[in-house]
Amino acid sequence: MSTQTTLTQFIIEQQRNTAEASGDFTLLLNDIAAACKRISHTVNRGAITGMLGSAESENVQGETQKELDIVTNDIMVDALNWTGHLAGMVSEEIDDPIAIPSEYPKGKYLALFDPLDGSSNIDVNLTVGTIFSILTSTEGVDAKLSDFLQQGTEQVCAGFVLYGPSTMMILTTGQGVNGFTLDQDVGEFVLTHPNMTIPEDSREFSINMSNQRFWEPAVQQYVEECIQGEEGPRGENFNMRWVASMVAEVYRILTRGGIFMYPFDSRDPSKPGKLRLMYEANPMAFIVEQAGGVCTTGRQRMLEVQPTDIHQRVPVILGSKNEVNRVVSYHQE
Ligand code: P6P
Repeated sequence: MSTQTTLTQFIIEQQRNTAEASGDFTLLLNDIAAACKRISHTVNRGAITGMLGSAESENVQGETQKELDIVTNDIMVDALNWTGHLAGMVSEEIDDPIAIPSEYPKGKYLALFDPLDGSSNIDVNLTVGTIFSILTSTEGVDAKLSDFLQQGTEQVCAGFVLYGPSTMMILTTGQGVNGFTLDQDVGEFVLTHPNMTIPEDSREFSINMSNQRFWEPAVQQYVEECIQGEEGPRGENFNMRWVASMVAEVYRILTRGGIFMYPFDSRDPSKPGKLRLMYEANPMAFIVEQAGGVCTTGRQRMLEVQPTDIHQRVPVILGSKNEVNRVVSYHQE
């Protein structure tokens, strides 16, 4: 008799604790999990099926799309558009909101996702992932673009799936953060990391140092102090990590603490940061806060940023509370 809690069992048990739960949300989460299992299989076989490499196209971000960016986007859309739980979707790979085809019923949820985050790593076989955020809308009515422009505090669920040495789903519905590992033998996500929490302190920072000349003084000061180590004002040595895959950085921070920064970048005023608010920063901010961490733009709590565009970019600083709050204090000086 298996003693491990499956994702399905976990969600249903949480649903029982939610008086008004109709079961729709439980079914939606199961549909997302099924899509991510399919993505895991597809990514794992990328080299075998010839799906690595560029798709010779660009997304709305002006970034060259990988073949797998498009394939995984289609897996998510095809897994969710018929279910009757959604009023619309937003994907990093598609310019406009994705409407639910008229032949399918519409539900009350909105799904926003980055189907393959870190895809620049896919050709070098490093960890990539899917990030998703769930909002609510008017039941049975096609969502308009403005229906998506909700602050991160309105999210009812956020999660990401890591396609790495193991496939894992990290999930929050506002009652803490839990990690599930895909048992490939039975095809079920099982609870392996209950109640994940981020240590308040850390001596490990993550940032792409090649952009240093474009950072604001506050970030320059924080990173310089880390590099000065025990000879500097922090009086301790720091370690650095940069995987270039946000899902991998956030998972590491959930397991041992740390601070991840993709800060304001002076290169292009129209792009205050690289990462996208609606389907990268906000879902990660919900998860990080639920795990006792902090996520900010440097000047504002991420979850309180008022969106103006479904693909807008923001500076992101997240992780161990005391380190992130130090960076915020440097922005205030
Ligand atoms: P850079 C991946 O493309 C991504 O969106 C995040 O997952 C990651 O943290 C960042 O960009 C990496 O950016 O400039 O180091 O390649």
